[in-house]
Amino acid sequence: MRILLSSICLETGTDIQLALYYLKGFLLKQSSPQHFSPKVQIKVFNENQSISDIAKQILNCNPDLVGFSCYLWNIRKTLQVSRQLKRYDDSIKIVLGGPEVSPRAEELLKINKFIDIIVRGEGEEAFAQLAKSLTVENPDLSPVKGISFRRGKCVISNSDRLNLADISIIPSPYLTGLVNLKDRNIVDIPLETTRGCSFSCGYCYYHKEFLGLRFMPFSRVQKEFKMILSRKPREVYLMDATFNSCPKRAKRILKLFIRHNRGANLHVELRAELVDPEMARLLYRANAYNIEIGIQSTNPRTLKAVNRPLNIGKFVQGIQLLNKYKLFYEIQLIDALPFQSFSGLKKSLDWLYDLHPAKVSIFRLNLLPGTVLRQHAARFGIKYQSQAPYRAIKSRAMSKADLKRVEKIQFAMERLYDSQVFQNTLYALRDRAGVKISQIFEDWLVWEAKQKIHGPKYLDELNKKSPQFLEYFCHRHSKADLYYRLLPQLLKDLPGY
Ligand code: B12
Ligand code: SF4
Repeated sequence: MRILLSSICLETGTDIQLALYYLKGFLLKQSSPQHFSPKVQIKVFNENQSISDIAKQILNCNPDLVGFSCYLWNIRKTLQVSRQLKRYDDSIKIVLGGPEVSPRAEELLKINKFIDIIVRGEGEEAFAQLAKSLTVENPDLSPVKGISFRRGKCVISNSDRLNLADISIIPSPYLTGLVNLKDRNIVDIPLETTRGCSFSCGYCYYHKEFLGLRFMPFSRVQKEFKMILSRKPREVYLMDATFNSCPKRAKRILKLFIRHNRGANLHVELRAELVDPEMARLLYRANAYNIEIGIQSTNPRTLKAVNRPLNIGKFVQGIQLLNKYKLFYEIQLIDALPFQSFSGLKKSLDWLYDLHPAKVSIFRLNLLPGTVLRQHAARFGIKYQSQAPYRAIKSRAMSKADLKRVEKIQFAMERLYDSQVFQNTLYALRDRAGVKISQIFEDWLVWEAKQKIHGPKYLDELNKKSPQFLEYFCHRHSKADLYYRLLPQLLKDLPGY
């Protein structure tokens, strides 16, 4: 049996699609020369490749079964490619898996006749059992838990499969050599040291896909670090949902990373509330210069509605510790959550910028299939796109126009804060003119709309014109003297001056 595992990837995504390697490793582990010896190939495509190009390349591999990894960013194209494949060769079995299809397997099978089977939830064991079952002439899929499939005109969903109790039985793609670490194109290496999440945020699907929290043994993580880090990648990206949800374990993992690291950056997602002085120091020593921190909102009503507790005092302490070590981190807000209004979001921004964060970003709310928030969207007046990426279009607290303004504020944040050019001036204006940072962003947007700059050097030109904005702002707020006092620092911060 020839199996092709595939995914259509984001340009900004990781080089290695971990799910495909786990599926392949687990499948090969179950194979035996006499009974079941599939040939498994992995082929990943880029979101910019055309449907016919992808389909052609897949057909050239002459597969009996094609398994696609599905996320909200590739579902549309994956379905189009699958349709073409079936059109060319009706005998190819099309199997889908991943967080985008798990919660709506039946619906997808009913609408898209070219899909044969959908694996729901954790894929390794289900896919191996499925592939084995498909090797016989008239396969009986009823014993394969965790799949939905078509039989005649009916769509059948077998019962859910319990997740693996011990995830270490999934072979490591690195230690088994499935991923060729000598490949010079590989710069970012993804790795799971835990699977699952102990939180249950209403807008998220991950904790439902992988119920409960399971850990890779330290001995395995250590071996993986040793091998991966000896290849000197640019970055190791831990896929763990909340890396420091068990602080003691996180510290041990960091120590292992530090021991074997030879210059790579570490990318983790964590909760600031759980950062203590020792963890901050370890993150620093581990080169954790890519840290994601979801706060989502500072409005208690919003946080309650999405089941995401926040301990403000501990959060502030954690951020201060990360600042002490000058670590680079991004605090993430989400725009159209329940009760999150535009003015509330601006309040969150002002509060966060008071902490002198490395970076703050506002993400669009996606109403992901299978999530509690999508189920209760109407209760909060949330309207969203019917197709992926299911973006919120409006909510009771946030109008369409507000959402457009949020997008613009995000642009102002990037130009005035993240680009560093105006950061010092921003705080000086806040302190000396007494204007809130979010209001300075709004003033800048009014000014920016009047600038007649076009072409590829647009952002550089905007930076160069920062002194003009300073002048505009000071004039607008009748603080002409401030302009002369702040200009020297701004000129110092401007690149090329
Ligand atoms: C890394 C990552 C990214 C990377 C890119 C990922 C990549 N592959 O290149 C980046 C940072 C770019 C990213 C961006 C976003 N992401 Co993201 N991301 C992840 C993350 C952390 C890891 C994915 C991963 O590899 N996991 C490890 C593997 C082993 O797990 P898995 O993919 O689920 O695979 C298992 C099963 O699903 C199944 N399976 C998967 N594929 C297949 C295929 C077959 C044939 C079978 C049988 C089974 C199967 O078996 C696998 C093993 O058990 C996940 C959360 C997580 N920890 O999983 C979110 C996640 C995938 N992201 C998510 C989201 C929402 C986003 C954003 C929209 C966030 C935002 N608001 O901006 C953006 C999208 C940007 C865009 N332009 O569209 C959601 C996706 C939900 C969905 N319906 O698709 C997830 C699940 C997080 C969540 N909270 O729910 N993301
Ligand atoms: S958003 Fe993050 S912390 Fe919340 S349930 Fe999902 S994975 Fe866990």
